[in-house]
Amino acid sequence: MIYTITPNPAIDRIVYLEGDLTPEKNNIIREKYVDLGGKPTHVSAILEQLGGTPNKATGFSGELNKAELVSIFDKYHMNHEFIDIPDQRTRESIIVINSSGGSYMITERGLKVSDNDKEKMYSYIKENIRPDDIAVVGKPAQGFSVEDFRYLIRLLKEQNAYVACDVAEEYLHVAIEEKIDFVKPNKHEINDLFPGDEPIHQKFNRICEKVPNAVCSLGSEGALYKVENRFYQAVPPEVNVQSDTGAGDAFVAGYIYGVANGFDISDRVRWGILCSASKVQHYSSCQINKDDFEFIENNLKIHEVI
Ligand code: TA6
Repeated sequence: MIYTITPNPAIDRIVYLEGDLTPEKNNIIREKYVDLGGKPTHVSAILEQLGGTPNKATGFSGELNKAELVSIFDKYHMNHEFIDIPDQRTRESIIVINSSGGSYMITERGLKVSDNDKEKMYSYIKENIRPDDIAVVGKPAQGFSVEDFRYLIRLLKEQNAYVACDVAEEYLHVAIEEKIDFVKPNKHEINDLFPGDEPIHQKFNRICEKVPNAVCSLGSEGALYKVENRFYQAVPPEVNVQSDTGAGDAFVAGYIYGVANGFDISDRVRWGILCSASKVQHYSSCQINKDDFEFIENNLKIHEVI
């Protein structure tokens, strides 16, 4: 079973403008969408769209607007079991997209969890997650210290689960230190971890020494990965981009689909690219269409990085 653990989910309010966002002007909305946010929730939503891969979405949710969050889960037919935080709301992310391209993401800090709330999550993990399950963990909510996050990772490893993290900053550093099974930093996050002007694949290699199946996401330039001491870059074809919000999360979903189906790292990366290159062609945060896959697959380019 795959468990996506989103300690701080979001409800995305995605706004497409008639023009480009301009200060001191009434910026007219052309279209608007509501979708999931907070990364691991996207993995569950996309696994449901792929079909055939049982998964459960869990984490914390605000009691006050739980009905709206559940209505979006239901749109994706997601199997979910969240721990409610009384008297709080699941945060909102506002994503504003210019008609000429480019977007702005404005996100609330979100849930504040107590020690009692954290204990409920730890108990949930101990009672439900079994050896060989896959756990995909997102950025902690307020009230989760870095060391609480380290404890959560270690708890999942004690359950002998496959642990994947879609996190950044100090949480990414902990995930790498704890040698989890999968992380997907982007180029900027790697440069933050390892400042300096050495080539990105050499910096990336320092992560691979602790997390062998790590992937470096490169946006529209695809993904960098390592197989038997050689580095490869998988590059998707150019597609008609509606919104790149959630593209990295979609990559994680495709990669995890590959892990669950026993694919090797090259095929896991391929599935990650299929899902992320499909996602950007759609308006909301975690929508894909399998009809997009044939063109992407037929035009995917893979080359060795020297
Ligand atoms: O990666 C896309 C996304 O999950 C959006 O859906 C939006 O919810 C935002 O990122 C949340 O980012 P955060 O890092 O705060 O969890």
